[in-house]
Amino acid sequence: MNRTLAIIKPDAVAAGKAGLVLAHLEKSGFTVRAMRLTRLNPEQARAFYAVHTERPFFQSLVSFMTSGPCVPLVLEADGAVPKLRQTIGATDPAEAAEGTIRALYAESKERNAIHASDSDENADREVAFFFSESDLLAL
Ligand code: 3AN
Repeated sequence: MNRTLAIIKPDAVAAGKAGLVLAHLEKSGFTVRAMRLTRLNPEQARAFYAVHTERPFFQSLVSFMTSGPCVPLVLEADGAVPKLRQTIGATDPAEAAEGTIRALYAESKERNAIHASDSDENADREVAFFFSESDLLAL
């Protein structure tokens, strides 16, 4: 079993779609190992997306990610990282495959409903960003 980090983003939470996104994740075969509702402050959002610091959309991304509550989740499955990337679809909802979470719930390339780690290495870093090992012992 492998772990990955997802974040149900502020657009989906504000639209009342957090439950639908969570149901989609469970239906897709992920087990939730940890979950909470939180609101990132700008320092946290900048640190989480540090890899994008030089990108033109960085300030806007930080502003969006701090605009309201989000739901970080630790998800477990065989091959969790690639499986979740497939389940959420492409960054741009216009390019996301039919039936993926972003095709169903994302508004735009920025307001795209859900984050998912893109490698096992980043999954470990991102899980540790939000959760301690003791948070992961629920099962
Ligand atoms: P993904 O979330 O699919 O891994 P990344 O890592 O390229 O995509 O981008 C991180 C986040 O930055 C995206 N989820 C999205 O919110 C935002 N983003 C990416 N590309 C753009 C863009 N061209 N314009 C606005 N926001 C973007």
